[in-house]
Amino acid sequence: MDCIFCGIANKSVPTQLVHEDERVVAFRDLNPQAPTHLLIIPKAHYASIQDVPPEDLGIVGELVAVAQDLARERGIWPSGYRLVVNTGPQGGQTVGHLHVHLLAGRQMMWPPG
Ligand code: DGP
Repeated sequence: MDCIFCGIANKSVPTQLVHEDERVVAFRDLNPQAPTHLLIIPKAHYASIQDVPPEDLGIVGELVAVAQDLARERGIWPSGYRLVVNTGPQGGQTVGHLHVHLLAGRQMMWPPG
């Protein structure tokens, strides 16, 4: 399987990680949409959040826990931030490996468009 985010997670694609634990890594988005724009991903390959089986839905909580930690460490809480999980073609997903965007450092608009 040729997955760029699997490559980042298994270090075959050199990328500076801002977080790593047994099951999760985080790194800067290549095309930042905010002063802070991080991607938080499971090391395991799930094509999207829709593809996470019921028995591993705990991984979604682990991704959110890493987002909480990064927000605390980087002082972007309590100012605030946005977590985004684009899912599927109409959801705007372009990389087929589950990832949570953590965006911060500017006022977020709603609706997102
Ligand atoms: P999405 O549209 O939700 O699938 O977002 C995918 C994001 O991944 C997009 O904002 C750009 C980012 N991205 C794509 N390829 C790479 C890469 O090789 N390295 C990094 N750091 N980010 C990437």
